[in-house]
Amino acid sequence: MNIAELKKIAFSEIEKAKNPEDLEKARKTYLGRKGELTAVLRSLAERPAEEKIRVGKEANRLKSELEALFESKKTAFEKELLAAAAKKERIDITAPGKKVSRGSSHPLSRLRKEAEDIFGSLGFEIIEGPEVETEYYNFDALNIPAEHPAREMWDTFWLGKKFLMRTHTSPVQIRYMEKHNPPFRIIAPGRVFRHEATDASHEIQFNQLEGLMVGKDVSLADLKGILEQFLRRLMGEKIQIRFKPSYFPFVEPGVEVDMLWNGRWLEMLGAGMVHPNVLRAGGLNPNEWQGFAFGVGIDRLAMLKYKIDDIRLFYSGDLRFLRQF
Ligand code: FA5
Repeated sequence: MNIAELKKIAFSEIEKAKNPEDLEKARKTYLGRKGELTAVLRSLAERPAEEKIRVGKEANRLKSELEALFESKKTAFEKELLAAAAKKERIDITAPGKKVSRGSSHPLSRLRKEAEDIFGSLGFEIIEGPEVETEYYNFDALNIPAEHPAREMWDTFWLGKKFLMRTHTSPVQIRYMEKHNPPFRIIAPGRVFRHEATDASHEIQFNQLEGLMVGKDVSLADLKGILEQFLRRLMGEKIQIRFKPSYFPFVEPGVEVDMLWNGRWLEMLGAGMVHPNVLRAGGLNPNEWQGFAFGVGIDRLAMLKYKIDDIRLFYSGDLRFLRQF
């Protein structure tokens, strides 16, 4: 086949291509490695010199022409495709927007924030401690040695022999006293863990807020005043509270504070005057310093404040519950 004939056939075939696949097939037929024109160009080597120049020139010209034609045809196909897609995906700017649903703070976070604000205004600093504790800080330093029966009140999840999930926020008392000199007043909110059966008012993980105030003459009367202030400001002037004597190894004397809930008294917090052994463990001289400490259950406060009858709802991840806040 001579160049002129080749040109005619190739052009008509490219024109006939109806889609990118046809076009690619045609390109392979003429310009591909085993294509017709490629064969002509290869065969030049065997031709006489003057024919080599003439046919070579013509073949190369045809090659550029074909390449240009393929390119423009390909672009045309691409444009068509884009136009078709744009038609299908037309954006309707008058369509109503999709509602973005906004979340809200978890009731426990809300309560914690409110409690922090109240204590902040009473001059308390906010401190955090680790959730994974050592046996020493969770028990020994708080006047609960290894064989002490009180350890049974706070069964927990042990991580090996020395580490555990803290059962209360009280270890933060020791950690803070070790590094700071009195007078001071702090609160330490955070998660705590217990290995116990759950019911409407008991969870295996819940939140406490620890308080510690140490000075020269901080007394039980200060404790009562601060707690009453806090609970009234948080829960309203009308709440009913009662203090009763209680026992915790890390305080002497110790008290418990209950609040009236659904006609019965619900235990809200433990408190008392920091035990001399605990002050010593924190590096303070009990003849020089004294103070009070308390540990309040944040979940229980939230239950009363937001009228929730089962503590387990807080951790259920149930949106029907959470959306009410
Ligand atoms: C303590 O944890 C002491 N560390 C509190 C304390 C601090 C006393 C400083 C003296 C001085 P208790 O185990 O009673 O005490 O827990 C304190 C509060 O946490 C309880 O009053 C209650 O409100 C809450 N609480 C206890 N167990 C659970 C539970 N399983 N689920 C939810 N809340 C709980």
